[in-house]
Amino acid sequence: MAFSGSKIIQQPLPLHTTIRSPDNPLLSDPFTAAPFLGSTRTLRLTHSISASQRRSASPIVAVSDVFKEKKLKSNTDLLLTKEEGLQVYEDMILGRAFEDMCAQMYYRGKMFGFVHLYNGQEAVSSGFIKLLKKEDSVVSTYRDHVHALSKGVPARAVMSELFGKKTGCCRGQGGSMHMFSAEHNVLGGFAFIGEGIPVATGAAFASKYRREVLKEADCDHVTLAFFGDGTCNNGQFFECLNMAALWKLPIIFVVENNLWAIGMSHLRSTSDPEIWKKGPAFGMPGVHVDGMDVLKVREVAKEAIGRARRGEGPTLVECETYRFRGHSLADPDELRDPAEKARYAARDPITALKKYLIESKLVNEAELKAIEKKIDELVEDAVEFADESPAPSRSQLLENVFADPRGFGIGPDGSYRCEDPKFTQGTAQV
Ligand SMILES: Cc1ncc(C[n+]2csc(CCOP(=O)(O)OP(=O)(O)O)c2C)c(N)n1
Ligand SMILES: [Mg+2]
Repeated sequence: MAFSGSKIIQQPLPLHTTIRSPDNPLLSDPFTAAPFLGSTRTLRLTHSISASQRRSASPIVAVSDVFKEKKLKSNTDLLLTKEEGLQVYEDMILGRAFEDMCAQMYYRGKMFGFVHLYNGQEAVSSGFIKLLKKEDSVVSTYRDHVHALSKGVPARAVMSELFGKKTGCCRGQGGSMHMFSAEHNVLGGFAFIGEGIPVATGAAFASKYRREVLKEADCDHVTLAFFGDGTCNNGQFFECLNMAALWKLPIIFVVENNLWAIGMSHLRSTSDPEIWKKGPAFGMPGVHVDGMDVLKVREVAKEAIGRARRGEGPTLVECETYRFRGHSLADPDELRDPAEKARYAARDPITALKKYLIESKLVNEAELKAIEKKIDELVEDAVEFADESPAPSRSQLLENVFADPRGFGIGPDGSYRCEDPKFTQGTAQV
């Protein structure tokens, strides 16, 4: 049984069913599409579900909506322990403070190229990644700083990478869009949309191969692939859903549906905007969850990660979220409706978690303030460290560019061809 986080689910349900809270009128007609949480457009579905699809066996699709209604009376009712609450809060604060600092540093000319910030989407990264083990893998997009931080890559290493410094997690060669850390199993940010999905699928295949073919019984590693709504119209997404379902790979496809792909509205560009439905089409569960609520995300993540670890296969999770800044720091963000932005700003996932933690008496204001102070200092320290760090040496320029740098980058005398003044003049004999 899957997604039993909601007590509503007692038995396998037909494909394409979405479970909602008992007071939700849509429950009586599970095949009716619900409006997206905050979209300003009316969602119209143009296709219907065939009878044969309805009859097909499992997988179950759920939206865990129990939390809103839950009355918290004793500690046993709480959705997370104090320790977990503080950990998640700290991670979300770190993500927000780090990104705000990036904006400042970018406008001061400390960073190069495009920089895409994650403000507003923190509940997705923290809700999923804080549940992982170190050996589990994360594959990101160009909006990758916060995924790397959640997975444990030190703020110093991420900031230095953004500054293009040698102490960065890719020794300054990756920059904002290419966070990577073998040690933390962060398998990359990727600038081309959809590019990370096959890499994540490959990582999940490797885990399954190690467990089932190489007989490493303790290899129960899981891979999370993060990507956006706009990416879901790319071919790699469909190819990888197919392969992951076919081979029952331990992967979770986490769609961060922030309703926009640069300046293109998701509802304008996608024939059926409910992305979660594409899971059941490939024989895996699809889940739609409020991505502004870290507790809901966490609940869904627990189920999906548990399934993958137990060898029950992949899950597609659509987290409906919102970015609080423009697409990148070069985007004036003039296309989105101010009313839409305001509606989501009022649903800030950090404010919501704070409210929950305080109202449930899990923590007090002073404890949260202490975390905020600690994170401010940590981010300040990351900036100082990055600023003072050395730039990469020129000899590093062609490393990790060619599989065999001697084939091109290094001359017969062992020197780098790029160091020959004629190289930049275009007159070198290569
Ligand atoms: C293969 C490819 N095509 C086009 C682009 C240009 N591009 C950059 S970001 C983007 C939109 C992606 O939107 P989404 O997947 O929703 O992610 P978000 O930025 O909202 O996180 C596009 C089309 C690209 N990077 N790669
Ligand atoms: Mg998007």
